[in-house]
Amino acid sequence: MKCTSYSLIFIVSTIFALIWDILYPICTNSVYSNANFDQLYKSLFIYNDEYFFEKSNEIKNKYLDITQRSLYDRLKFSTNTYDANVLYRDDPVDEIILDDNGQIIKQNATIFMLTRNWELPGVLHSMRSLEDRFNKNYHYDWVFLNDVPFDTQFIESTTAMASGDVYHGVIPTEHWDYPEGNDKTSLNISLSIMEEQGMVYGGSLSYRNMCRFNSGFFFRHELLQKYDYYFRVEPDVEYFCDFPYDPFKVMHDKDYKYGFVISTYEYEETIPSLWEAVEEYIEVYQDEFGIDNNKNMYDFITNKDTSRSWGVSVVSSSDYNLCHFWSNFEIGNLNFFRSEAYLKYFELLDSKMGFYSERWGDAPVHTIAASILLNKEEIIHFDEIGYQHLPFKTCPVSYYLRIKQKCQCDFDDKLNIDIQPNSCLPKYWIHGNGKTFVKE
Ligand SMILES: Nc1nc2c(ncn2[C@@H]2O[C@H](COP(=O)(O)OP(=O)(O)OP(=O)(O)O)[C@@H](O)[C@H]2O)c(=O)[nH]1
Ligand SMILES: *[C@@H]1O[C@H](CO)[C@@H](O)[C@H](O)[C@H]1NC(C)=O
Ligand SMILES: *[C@@H]1O[C@H](CO)[C@@H](O)[C@H](O)[C@H]1NC(C)=O
Ligand SMILES: [Mg+2]
Repeated sequence: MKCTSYSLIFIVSTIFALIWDILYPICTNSVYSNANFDQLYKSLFIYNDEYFFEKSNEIKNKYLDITQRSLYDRLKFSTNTYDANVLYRDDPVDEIILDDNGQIIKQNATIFMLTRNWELPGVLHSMRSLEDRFNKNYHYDWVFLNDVPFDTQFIESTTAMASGDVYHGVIPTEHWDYPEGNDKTSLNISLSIMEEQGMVYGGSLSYRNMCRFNSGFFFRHELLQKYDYYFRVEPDVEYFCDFPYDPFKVMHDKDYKYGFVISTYEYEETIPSLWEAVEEYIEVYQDEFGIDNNKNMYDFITNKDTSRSWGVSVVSSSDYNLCHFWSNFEIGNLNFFRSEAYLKYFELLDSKMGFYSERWGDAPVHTIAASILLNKEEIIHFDEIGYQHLPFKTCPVSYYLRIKQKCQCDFDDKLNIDIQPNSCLPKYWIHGNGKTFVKE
């Protein structure tokens, strides 16, 4: 009898305490009590350590299932990438091919960065990322160029960060400075005007030297002479995924001449007369260099259809639609730039002085050359390489690929250029060697 009444009191008070613990924090909305409530709730219900451990295992196994799907039956499923076989490819590490002496087979290629001493932290950031995601397995050389000598700290830290050999070079002044014999007063006037107009880098002479160097001279530097391929890198960029292959090998085996990841529209005010010069080049050299608009990507840079860009149109007053490959990421064949056709192209452009009187960028200059001088089949979009150079990113479309390549990026990120109307990628899919199914 006594026992039962004690029990009853105990049960009633426990229930009361529970109700109090739950109701009090809700009614008072107090943070401190919410914490208590949280703990109580967790201990009473499912959210305990065991629950989280189980959940974590579940997720791990879910991903294992995806990453190891190739061990099971070959499933037929659709993918948004160019590579319909994404799950059944070997792991990146397995892909490294050794020669008879156990040496990694490398292409005749280098990683290349034009940069300044004070950009060292950003340079190391980019190096760390590319080494980790790709080059640690291959040890390709790094070539650094600068318009002034690199300092000791720069040379030491970049050499320490690289897994391959490192070369540091100075650019000859005739490849960098405002060309001799031209009127410097008019240069000063045009820079001031563009500065006033608020153009990005409008008043910067060094930015123009840089664009002209990247357009017409980088491939002539003596340190790059011994290579066929280059991979351009800039400070403060990031690579989001393990490379599923050696991109240089892809370039070499399929004879690609130019590779990109991001494509967007240029600011027209920086290149008002560039297209005129291009038209002159085509007129003069069409026959000599066999420019054939049925084989090249002329349509990619001139088509102005907006139906695949959410109806957003970028206004351009010439036939050029302003699409360009973002040249801060480039993998290219140096011999294309060293070709007679390209050298003549640059020579004609340079004679117009538009690198200084306007602000022609190396991105549209390279893109237009590749689009008129190369066949469609010679340009590749590396859609498996996640990449960031702010303000844009790109992240592989395929979920499976992101898991498999350990990507650290979010396809839905609003900085992902591929899902923005200002991406030229849909035009590449249609007019380039892209997703053939879009053309149907
Ligand atoms: N040595 C040297 N390198 C330069 C100079 N100006 C730019 N660069 C390099 O050229 C590349 C492009 O320059 P950025 O300043 O990044 O130009 P951008 O990418 O158009 O513009 P951001 O949005 O500012 O990155 C980078 O690798 C720079 O380090 C310069 O005056 N001297
Ligand atoms: C133009 O020249 C003037 C005087 O020499 C100078 O103060 C100014 O900074 C120059 N402007 C630019 C944009 O270089
Ligand atoms: C690499 O390419 C350069 C430039 O085309 C060439 O001169 C050199 O002989 C090549 N090296 C090898 C090992 O093929
Ligand atoms: Mg940059």
